[in-house]
Amino acid sequence: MSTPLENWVEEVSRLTKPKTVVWCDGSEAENNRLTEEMLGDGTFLNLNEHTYPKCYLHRSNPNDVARTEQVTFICTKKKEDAGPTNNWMSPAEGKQRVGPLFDGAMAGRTMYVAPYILGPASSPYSKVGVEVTDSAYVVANMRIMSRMGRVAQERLGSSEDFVPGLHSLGDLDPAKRFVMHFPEEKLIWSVGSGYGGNALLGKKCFALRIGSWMAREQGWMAEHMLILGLEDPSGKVTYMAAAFPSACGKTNLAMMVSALEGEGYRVWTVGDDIAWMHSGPDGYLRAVNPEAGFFGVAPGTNQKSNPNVMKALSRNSIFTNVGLTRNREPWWEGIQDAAPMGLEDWQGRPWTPSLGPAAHPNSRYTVPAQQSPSISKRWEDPAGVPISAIIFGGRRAHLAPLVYESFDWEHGVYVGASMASETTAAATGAVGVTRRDPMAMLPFCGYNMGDYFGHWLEMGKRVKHPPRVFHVNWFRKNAAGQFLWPGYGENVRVLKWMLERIEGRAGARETPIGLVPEEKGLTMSGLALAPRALEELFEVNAEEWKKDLAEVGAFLGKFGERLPVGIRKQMEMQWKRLEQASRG
Ligand code: GTP
Ligand code: SPV
Ligand code: MN
Repeated sequence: MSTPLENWVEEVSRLTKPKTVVWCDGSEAENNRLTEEMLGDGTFLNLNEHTYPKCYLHRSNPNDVARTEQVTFICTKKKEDAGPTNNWMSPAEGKQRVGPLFDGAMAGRTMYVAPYILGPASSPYSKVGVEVTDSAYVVANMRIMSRMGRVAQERLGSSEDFVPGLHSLGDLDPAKRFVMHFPEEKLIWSVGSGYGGNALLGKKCFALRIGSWMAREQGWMAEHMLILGLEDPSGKVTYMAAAFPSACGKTNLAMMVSALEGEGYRVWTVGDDIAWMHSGPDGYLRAVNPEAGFFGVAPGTNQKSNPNVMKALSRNSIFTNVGLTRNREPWWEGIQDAAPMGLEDWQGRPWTPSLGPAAHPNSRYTVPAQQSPSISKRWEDPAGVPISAIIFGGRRAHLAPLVYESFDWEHGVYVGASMASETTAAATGAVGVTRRDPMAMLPFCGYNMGDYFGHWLEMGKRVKHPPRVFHVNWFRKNAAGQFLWPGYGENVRVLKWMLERIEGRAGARETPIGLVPEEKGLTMSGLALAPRALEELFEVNAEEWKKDLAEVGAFLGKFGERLPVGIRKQMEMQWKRLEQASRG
């Protein structure tokens, strides 16, 4: 008797026609074999084996360097179930259009079958996926990013309870690139890209898009959030989850070296990109990190901004689209030293300033989570960690203050739903354009976001002790265009204020948009800001917020009937508070 997995693998190999099929066990030996093959065919380039042991550089096709949201589809029977923020095709049309691209796509290639667990191996909250791919690079990444191989095979057994994901590089023609999700049958198809979230199907495709669909069906939450623990001087650790859009600071916040370590405040990393959260038996929202590694943005990473990850990525790591020094070390803008002589850019060309950045702005490292000195003792706790705060945030050069707290859960859901951020290089398209990005899930919610807001409101009722909700903005600029806030390790000052709010020890000043620290409420010892910077960071301009609210209204209006009453109500209350403020 063959298992459901064997049957599916059989079916896809009839379609894709590979030369050979390899079932991945995730072992060291297998990884060494794949590495040798990739070094042989140029997929991997060796890095300095003394300073970067077991690290490799991969240069992706220059047309394939970021997620491609315009060819990412949610295929539901009814268009309304995908909602106005997703690209939609019917499942039948999706299969008809994309099926032929898989036909014979693996001819002459090896097909890898990579079973993986999302979440701690022994957690009841974890789930199994299986990625079938013709890319050894994808397998090597999945081995770092998830619990891949035998452990997953064992958890699955002969069950049919897995999310199948079919991936082929195809011919990397952007015109034939598709990332398809069939949430009703929990299936993923991706063709024509070998990059990041397009190709590592456990990440955005399963853990977020299919995951968010499952979460609503099953009463939990799948979110684009880091998870961190803030340790206080008594040794107590309080857990927080934060949703910032792509390349807006999740990895850096989750792994920070606290500027207040001398006062006993430390940050521990549980996850850097995705949180799966369930209403726990103790009445708290309990979060697990479905991933096992970090697929992090390289540019801007250095000894000062993120020393933990700099330590972590000096072994067993994969670098994608970074520059290469004559010493065969990875290099990127902001790594701190100036561009060295003899640098090769991310496409292997001798670098000169006229080529632009040597590392692609969305170049990344893939590193095992447990290699970070900041990894939490509880990062694989099968019960998850209890979440006391949810933090929303984005890149906003203007408008949003450094931090504010919502008045209550419902208002907090509105704060998340009305979020906006400037676009980054993590997805193809223009960079720096402000767009609405509710809960940082715009590209990742696998169903109608109107229903998603409703699910958030529901979860607040289901969880006896819902987390406090905050909004942060590390990216506010002054009139000269400079960041007002130093960010990175200094962000702990804001986390400390949140902790004091949670514990009822800090006061707050009410503004029309929420609660901000009282004067001197933020610990500023050891940090000198420019005169007036703090005032500017906390300025709430009612007229500007009214303009923003008009945009929020236009955006949320797209959801029509599907927009929950609670969100409408919050929007009206927001308007009233702003009106009142501008009347003085
Ligand atoms: P994804 O992996 O795409 O989801 O990104 P992310 O949210 O994990 O973002 P990440 O932490 O990798 O940061 C992205 C960029 O923002 C990097 O270039 C960082 O150097 C920069 N950055 C992160 N935190 C801060 C901060 O507090 N202040 C400033 N000014 N920049 C920051
Ligand atoms: C993001 O874009 O939010 C990422 C990188 O985390 S990717 O895996 O490419 O989606
Ligand atoms: Mn992300």
